[in-house]
Amino acid sequence: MRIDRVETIVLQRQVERPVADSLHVYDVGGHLLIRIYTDDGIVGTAVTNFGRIHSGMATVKMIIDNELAPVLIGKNPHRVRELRKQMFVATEYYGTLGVANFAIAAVDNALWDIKGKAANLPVADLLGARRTAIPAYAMVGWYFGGGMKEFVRQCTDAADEGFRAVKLKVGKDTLEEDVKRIRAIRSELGDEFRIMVDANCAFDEAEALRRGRAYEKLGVFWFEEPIQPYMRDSHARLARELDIAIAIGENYFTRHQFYDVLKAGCADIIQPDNRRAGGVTEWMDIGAICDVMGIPLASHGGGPGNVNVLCAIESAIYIETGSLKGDGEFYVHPQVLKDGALQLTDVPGMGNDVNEAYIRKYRIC
Ligand code: SMN
Ligand code: MG
Repeated sequence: MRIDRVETIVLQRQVERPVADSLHVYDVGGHLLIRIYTDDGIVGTAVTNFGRIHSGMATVKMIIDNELAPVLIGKNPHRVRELRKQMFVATEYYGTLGVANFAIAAVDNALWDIKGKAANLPVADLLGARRTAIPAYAMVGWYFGGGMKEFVRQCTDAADEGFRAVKLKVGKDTLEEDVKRIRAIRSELGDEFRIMVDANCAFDEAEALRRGRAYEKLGVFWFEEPIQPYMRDSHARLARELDIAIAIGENYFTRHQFYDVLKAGCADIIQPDNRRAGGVTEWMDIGAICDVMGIPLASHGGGPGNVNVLCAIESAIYIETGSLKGDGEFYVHPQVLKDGALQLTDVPGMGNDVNEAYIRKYRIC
């Protein structure tokens, strides 16, 4: 099998009602879709994005079109590690980390999709599935224009949808406000419901310690990204001082950064983002590091491809997702939530194929 052609498509969608975390507003959503065509008719698909896309996706598209596609064309798509090495060499003068890594990750995911489709197996099975479902939590507790009422409704809707855990944004306002938000959800959803909080790096170490102690008392399951990702010593001190689990990872690239962070004792739970960490291949390596070190792994980000990989990672405990209500519009094979967990299906490959109608509607280049 040989790679014939690489196609990249930017999909952009204005968010109807922007939401926010402690520091960012998510107003423009969208994806970069990559399709790798092979000479025997199999097409590997991957989708990638950042929280808000603006120019980010067009940059990744340019890297794939101009730097990675020439490396890939004519090659055997099954030799993923060999191709990864060549893609790193093609981009490393400017991109051992950063957007170049998003581009390599997208290609990696599309190559694994080809493998799965060629074998007529879900990628989880190719990787040697460890489980057939992964517990899911709903990232629905944003800061909404509609205030507290809307915030509570989004979380109760997630519970109605079948989720048993939700993540709430904290840190935009005072600690008192955070406490009010957490208590409101606890009183609506009960003690059995799991609540995680995410500060998106808003605090310094002292403030993170103060807030972490309060979240701890409220029975929050994890405290995500309390401080900036490069503050390794501060993370290690926080992880030691606080009983609540410190969860970080969405801002790290490659197994090398994950190894450094874990070795330094920065995290109780690690959260690689497949799109940033480096795709299936890198994620499996990160999973092996976590397994050896006894660190639970939860994904940053969701989607059927992530279900496949998490079902194969020994130390995986959670997949992140938004509400699944829009899934059928986007994915050809919508995800299935049962007993609070996303189910591995028998769709061959990564399961990331996007509906043509969606592509026609939102394509901008
Ligand atoms: C997050 C960041 C960027 C986009 C979406 C969501 C967030 C999370 O930090 O953990 O879900
Ligand atoms: Mg986060």
